[in-house]
Amino acid sequence: MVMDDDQSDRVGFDSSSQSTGPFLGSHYRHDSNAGKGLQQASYTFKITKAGKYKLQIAWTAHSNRATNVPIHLATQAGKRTIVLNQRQKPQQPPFGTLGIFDFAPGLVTVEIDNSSTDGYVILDGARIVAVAPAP
Ligand SMILES: [Ca+2]
Repeated sequence: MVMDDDQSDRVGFDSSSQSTGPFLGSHYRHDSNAGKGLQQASYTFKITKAGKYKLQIAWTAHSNRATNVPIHLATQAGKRTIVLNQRQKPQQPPFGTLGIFDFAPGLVTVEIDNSSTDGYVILDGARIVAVAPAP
C-alpha cells in the first residue's frame, strides 16, 4: 500500500518542490522550515490481514533537512513516536524504513509533524509492505 503526499490529510505542508530527487509521484511537499509545531500531515492505511509490515516513509535528503522529524504511529496496539533524520539518504530511495511492526486488522495512522524540528521537514509519501512470515 503506497500513499503519495497528495493523499495525506494536511494542516500546512503547502509548499511543493521538485528540486531534489528522487521523489515519489510528481513532487514532494515541505514545511518551508517555518511554522514549527503548526504543520502536520497524516496517512491512514487500512489493514485487512494481521501480520508483520515494514513501515516506510519517502523523503528527499539534503543538508538543509531536519534531523529530528517526529513521526507518530498509531495502531490497534497503541501509539509510538519514531524520530527520523531527513539529512540521511533513505535506504531504498525515495523510501526509508522506520521499522517492522505487527499490525492487526484496522486502521494504521502515520502522522508527521514539524514540532521543534531543526530544518526542512519533507513530506513525500509513505508505504507499508507485508513481510513474509518465516518458513
Ligand atoms: Ca510525492
